[in-house]
Parts: sequence; structure tokens; C-alpha cells
Amino acid sequence: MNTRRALLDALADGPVSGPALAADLDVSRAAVWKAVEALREEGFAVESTADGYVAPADPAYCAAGIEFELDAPYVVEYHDSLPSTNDRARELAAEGAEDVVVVADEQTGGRGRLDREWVAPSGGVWLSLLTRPTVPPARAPLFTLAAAVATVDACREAGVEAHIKWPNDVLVGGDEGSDDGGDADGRGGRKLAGILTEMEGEADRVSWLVVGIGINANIDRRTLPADATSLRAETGADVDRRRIAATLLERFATLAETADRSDRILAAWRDRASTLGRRVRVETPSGPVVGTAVDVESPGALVIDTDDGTQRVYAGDCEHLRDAGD
Ligand code: BT5
Repeated sequence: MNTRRALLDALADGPVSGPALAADLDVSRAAVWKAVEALREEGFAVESTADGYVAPADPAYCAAGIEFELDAPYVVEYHDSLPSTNDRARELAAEGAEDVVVVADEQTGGRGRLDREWVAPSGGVWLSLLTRPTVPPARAPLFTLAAAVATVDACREAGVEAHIKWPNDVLVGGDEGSDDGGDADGRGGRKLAGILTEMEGEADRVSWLVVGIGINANIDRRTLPADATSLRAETGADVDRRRIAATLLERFATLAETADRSDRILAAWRDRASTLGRRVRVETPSGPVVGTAVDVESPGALVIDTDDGTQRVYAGDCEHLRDAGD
């Protein structure tokens, strides 16, 4: 284990003295000092006290801050600004890396699906998780569902009642009541977060998978598209991005471990979805499908009861229609 990571782990248990850590790790005291200085330079403000080094009470949103006390097997790479965290993660994939999370405070060329633009100014949680799961490529959509579940949980922990619109939009309002007018245009609510999954696969297994997640955290609504919202706009106060990123990664890691079966991810997804039971219109590559969304099936297909029988859709943009009598 490297000194930086060992130092972060030790700090999580309370004060640690330089000499004790050096002895534990069998490295020089100078090496420990260098690791402390490197953390400070990253923005993780380690304090020196009479009892030894102490972690900051309120760690900053930086690589060490997110890794600190993180219960998930990922290394964090933090950037103040990147064109797109997905692009950086793909670069790392090409270099052979895995279990890395690329985080940026701001993206200048953020991407949505189908090369749409993703607006990503400073203050959001923009991150991409690079993993190499040992599953066949056909199962990859399960990871998008898992990411949507993790995103909803992180937003709810921050105090915002988010829900999922199939396949991967995380929205607020719209479906649970008509009092806020959020569903007026059928979009199903105000968009709070989005997910962009990219992968490379061989015939029988995924080679790499990049799950990009964007959550509008501390973002002024006026800088977002008209139908979008942010955690800050919903709660009226700044949210803790470090906590949000950590919850996201921990929830995702737990769910991803179960991707060889699909029941757990699907159950968690159904629990948080606003699409099931609704009249929907999905624009698919082969034309629109209109009917009532009745279920989601592995690895992420939406099951729709239509006038012409049951249909399954695997990709597309989904619109929630007003129910007759609404
Ligand atoms: C998505 O696409 O919702 C996927 C967004 C993924 C963004 C993350 S951020 C980290 C990682 N790095 C990247 O470069 N991307 C990922 P889609 O369903 O196609 O929605 C895109 C549409 O959402 C746009 O056409 C706009 O209408 C709208 N939009 C753009 N920026 C938005 C924002 N910040 N919040 C809400 N809606 C937005």
C-alpha cells in the first residue's frame, strides 16, 4: 500500500504520529512528512498537533477529501477543470487503469447521450468511474441502473426527494403531485442529474466500463437549461459535495458487486423509479412506442403495454404522458 493511502487510513482512526506511521509502514519519517505535505497541497488540510497528525474536521472537495473514510475500492483523480471526466476516464482505460474515479470541479466540454451538451460549471458533482467488471457486455446497462440508484440515494441524503425516469434521468417533482407544475411539459420533473455510460467490450466480457455521473449540486439554476434544477436550488443551501460523491461511490460499489445477478439492482431501481405505472412515449431508433410502462427487466429494458401488445424497449428518450383524466 502506498504511503499516501496508508496515511489517509491512519488519519481516519484519529491522531497518528509521524514516527509511529513510519515504523508501521517501514518507511522513513521523511517519506511520511512528504506524504503529509502532498495531502496538504491537494487541499486536504492535515493538522499537526501534540498527539500527531489530525485529519481536517471538514475535508475539502479534493481527491484525498473524497478518498478519506471512503468505503469503496476506488482511487480518486481530481481536476479543477477538464473538458469531460468521461474523456479523461477513457484515456485512463486505454492506459490500462481500473477502479479510478475522475472528478472535476468544472467541465468545459461535458457530454450527454448522443453527443448532446452537458452544462457543467464549477460547483457540480461531475465524475466518471472507470471499472472492469467481469460480466458480459450485454449486462453493462445494469451498471447504468445501479448508477441511477446511487445518484438518487446521494441526492436524498442531501435532502432532495429525487426519483428516476427511465432509463437514466434523475428528476425532482413532476410525478408525485401536480402542485408544483413540474410535469407540465411531460418531462416528468426537473432534471437534477444525468448519467452517461460508455464501454468497450469483447465478445464475452466487458473490457472497460466508464460510468459518468453529473449532479447539479451547488449550481445557480439560471446557468442551467430551463427545465433543470440543482440540489442548492431545491434545498436553499449549499450541499456537501464530498459527502455526495462518497455516498454515490459507496452505493454504486455495493450494487455493482451484485451485477452478476440482476435482481437486487432491479429491485432498488423499481423502488426509486417514477416511470413504472405511467403512460409513456419512448422515442426509439425504430420509432415511437406509446403505452403504459409496467416493469423494467434485466439488463435495463422497459416493458410497455401498448395497444398492440407488450413491447420491450432498450434505448431511447422517454416522455411521461399525462394519464387520461389528469
Ligand atoms: C445525460 O444525457 O443526462 C447524461 C449526462 C452525463 C453528464 C456526466 S458529468 C460527468 C461525465 N462527464 C461527461 O462529459 N458527461 C458525464 P442526456 O439524457 O442526453 O441529457 C442531455 C440533455 O440534458 C441536454 O440536451 C440538455 O437538454 C439537458 N442538460 C444539459 N446540461 C444539463 C444539466 N447540467 N442539468 C440538467 N439538464 C441538462
